[in-house]
Amino acid sequence: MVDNVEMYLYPRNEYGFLIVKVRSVYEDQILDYIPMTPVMIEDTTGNTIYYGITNVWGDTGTPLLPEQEYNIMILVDGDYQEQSIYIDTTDTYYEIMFLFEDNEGGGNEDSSNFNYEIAGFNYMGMFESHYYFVSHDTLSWQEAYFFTDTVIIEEGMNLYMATISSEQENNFIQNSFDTTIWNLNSVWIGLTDEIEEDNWQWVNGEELIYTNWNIGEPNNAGGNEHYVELNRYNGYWNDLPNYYSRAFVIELEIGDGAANILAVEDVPNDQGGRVYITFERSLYDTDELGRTEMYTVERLNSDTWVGLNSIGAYGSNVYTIEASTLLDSSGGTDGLITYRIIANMDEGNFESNHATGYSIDNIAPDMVTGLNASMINQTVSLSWNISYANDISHYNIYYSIHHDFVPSEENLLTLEESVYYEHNIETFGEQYYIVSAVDINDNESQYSEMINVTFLELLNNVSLPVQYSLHQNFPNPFNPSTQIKYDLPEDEFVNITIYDIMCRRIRSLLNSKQSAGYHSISWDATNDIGEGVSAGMYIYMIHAGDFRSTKKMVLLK
Ligand code: 2F8
Ligand code: CA
Repeated sequence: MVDNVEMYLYPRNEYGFLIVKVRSVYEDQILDYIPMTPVMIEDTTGNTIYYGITNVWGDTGTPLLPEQEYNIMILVDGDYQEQSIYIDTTDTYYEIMFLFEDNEGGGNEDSSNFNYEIAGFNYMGMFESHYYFVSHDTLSWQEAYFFTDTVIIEEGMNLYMATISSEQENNFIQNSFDTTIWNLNSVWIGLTDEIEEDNWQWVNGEELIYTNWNIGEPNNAGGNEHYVELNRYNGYWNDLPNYYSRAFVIELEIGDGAANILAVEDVPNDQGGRVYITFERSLYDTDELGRTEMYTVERLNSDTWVGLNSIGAYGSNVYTIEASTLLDSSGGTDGLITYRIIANMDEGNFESNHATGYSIDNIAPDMVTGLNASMINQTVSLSWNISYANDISHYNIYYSIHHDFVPSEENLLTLEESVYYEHNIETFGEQYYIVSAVDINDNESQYSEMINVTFLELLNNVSLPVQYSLHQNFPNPFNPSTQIKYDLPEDEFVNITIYDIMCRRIRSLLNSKQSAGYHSISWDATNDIGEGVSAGMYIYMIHAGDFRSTKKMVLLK
């Protein structure tokens, strides 16, 4: 099924052929080819007839219908030029030349002035400061990989089977073969899934962020296609078995000695204040012993670089170093901080790129306190003290009819930005509740003390208490908190206060209008200003209308 290949045949007797040449000039002398130049051809009505880029020799070409005029537009370093040409017959090659002034006369390092030669390879050109070469010989993928992995190169250089991370880089490779080498239908690139089927990885460990698979590829046809070829004619990729012979493209990086920061990330599960900085080595960092070479991390404090810590360089490809931040990211600030790495190599000191990141406090909010439950008819009103953590996202309410239940997703209600909840219940008997606080980083507090209410079976349609009462707290003795239940036959203003045995007021627990029903309130053994109280006997007293009652309880520590 060949529905995925676009090929055009231009009958020689119907089309004329135009070659567009782009060159740099200095003092009226042609100096160099200008590769990678976008070229657009339109007809006189403004239809785009052709769009492409010049190859390493500064040329591109296309067939054009004759007896028409065309406009050719090109762009070099932001400099625009336009020329038109009339194609009148089919039997001539037309050439059109664009010249761009090179003020320095330095020539273009992309081609002829390049000094590096690798025996057995053709220089293809430079893209984003890396150099590319294509082999003369054809080899299996693994032989090609073995070559790049074992060939001895100078310190400060890095060589690997070509990796491709953008459409531009793919176009560059596709268009940079010397067309006098006629037999390169396709070439190996440094992409393989030999370790794990369909987990495609670049040979140098760089992230796979761009792909250009042909339609239907990679298809692992026959079950052993673990290596990738790039088709020279259309730029598409295909997976193939190892043993096919292909020329291969290599990529050469000539370092300036700087490390390259890949990521600045929060140190997880800490109190904040720290980040991990991950960076690629300096190309001078090759000595596994490396006793004198090291990396120093520096942090930008307003406009001053402050040295933090250093680690020894021992030829690892990637290092991670921990560094302090100045503040954490929170609701009020993004907390972004800038770092750089200084590679202190025998060859000199080199500054890396600058990278930013932030730390966060991964510590969970404190346990929820003051959990209070009361019930009227079939509705339980739950309330608790607001959390003081400044990064609260929501509260979790766990409920069950069993006192030994395990809080889980199955018995969970979540509640945003409120410390009050009404739960409608249907089953008679006990209802148990536990509440926790969750912060914006999904850190969950410890569970609160459990609290319970009782939904009594209706007797003679009487669902409200018949008399006022204050029950013995539970548990008792207690630590760190206890529950006090009281019953109200009618709506009343209720005051519950805790005293120590010297009759000093310790805590005003409740002072508000309450509805008739069975109520429960918990005391977390703190006083009115939130301090924990000492062990000992305490007295709790209720006033509800004319009803007064007092009981004792014991805090154990
Ligand atoms: O149709 C795509 C398919 O074409 C060939 O298999 C028939 C290629 N194999 C070889 O060239 C050995 C496949 O890789 C490709 O997927
Ligand atoms: Ca394939």
